[in-house]
Amino acid sequence: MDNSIVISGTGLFTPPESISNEELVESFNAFVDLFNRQHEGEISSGHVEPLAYSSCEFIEKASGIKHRYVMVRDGILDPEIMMPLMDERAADSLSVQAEMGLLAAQQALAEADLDAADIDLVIVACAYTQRAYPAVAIEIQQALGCRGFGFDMQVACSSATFGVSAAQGLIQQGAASRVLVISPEICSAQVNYRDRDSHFIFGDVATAMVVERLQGCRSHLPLQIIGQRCITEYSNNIRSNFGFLNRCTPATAYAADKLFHQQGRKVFKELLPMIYSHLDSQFADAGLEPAMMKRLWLHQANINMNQFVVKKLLGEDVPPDMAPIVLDTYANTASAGSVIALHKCREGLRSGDMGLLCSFGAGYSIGSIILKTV
Ligand code: CO8
Repeated sequence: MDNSIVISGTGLFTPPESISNEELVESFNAFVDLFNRQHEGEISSGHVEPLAYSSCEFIEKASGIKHRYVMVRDGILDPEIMMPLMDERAADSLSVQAEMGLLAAQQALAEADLDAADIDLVIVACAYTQRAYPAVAIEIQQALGCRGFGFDMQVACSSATFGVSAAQGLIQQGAASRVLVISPEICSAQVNYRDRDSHFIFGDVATAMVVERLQGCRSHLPLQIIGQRCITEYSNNIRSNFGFLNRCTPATAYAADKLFHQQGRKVFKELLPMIYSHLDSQFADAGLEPAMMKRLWLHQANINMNQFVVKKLLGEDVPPDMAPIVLDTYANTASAGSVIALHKCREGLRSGDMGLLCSFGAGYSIGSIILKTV
């Protein structure tokens, strides 16, 4: 009996609204003018540092990001507000993350040629869920009409790859037979739009993947999981202190450390060698060579970082479609980035071709899955 496990369908929900670098920088610079005017006295007496302007040139050169999609634009670009203003929904309405995840999941099910009732496990795997309980996964399970059980899991940028690994393990154990791994990422609500270092980094999106056994799979495009490896190593260089204890210290409940913040340069320098050695050992243990990969669906945080990874794995002169970039239009979408690339860029792969789905980010965490077109 063939025990192979496959990703048999993927789905993508792209939010309706978007923001260009130009719009974001214009609003940030208006905020800088406002701040510097309001603190004129303290700035001239040397008690407060004046804020500096952001620039589109810097953002594009340092990150490759040109544009991002957001669930709600209203508020983000207003220098007096600088956050998405989202209406709270009643408990008996579908939550925002469930709505986004549902739309991505329906596409993944259609590609896998499955009905919701064929699914017996829903995993919502993303950087943040909008509440602790009931799990967003259970809400989606009910809204779609799936059987079995559901749970949420959070491993920052590696949530989706770790989610697929968890799905594979649970199928192998017999705890589930067909799994939806859904990543509804509303990063815009955790961005500090007043921080020049990070105001441009993130966008919103939702992705979904169906994981099941190859035997009985009806998909035209199944991707067999031929190896997976997850690793974490504690680091404070990417951090958000947002959490359920915030309200217990009211004086600092809304301080900047409750939003995403990072030491970007340090992250860049520390993560790259970790990624190289992680992938080296994974390929060596699997008896494979990186050159055998026909496509690299990499995490989408920084174009320069991806170019280093591609160069290390495949050398110079690699055609751009070998390691597709979607962060130029989607920005960093946390755990969903590599899955967007997988969803959008599979054309030209033939039966037997292999590719690598790989995420890296906060934790630190790295999740990598070697896939083979059946
Ligand atoms: N405009 C103009 N100048 C700027 C700006 C700006 N917007 N921002 C910074 N500068 C200045 C700096 O002040 C600095 O000036 P100086 O040299 O005078 O000190 C100079 O530009 C260079 O700054 P950096 O060294 O910070 O610039 P880098 O080249 O390192 O680029 C990046 C910054 C783009 C952030 C880069 O370091 C990077 O991408 N690093 C990798 C980060 C990464 O991969 N992080 C993963 C995080 S994502 C994740 O794990 C998910 C978290 C969960 C989701 C969160 C949802 C919100």
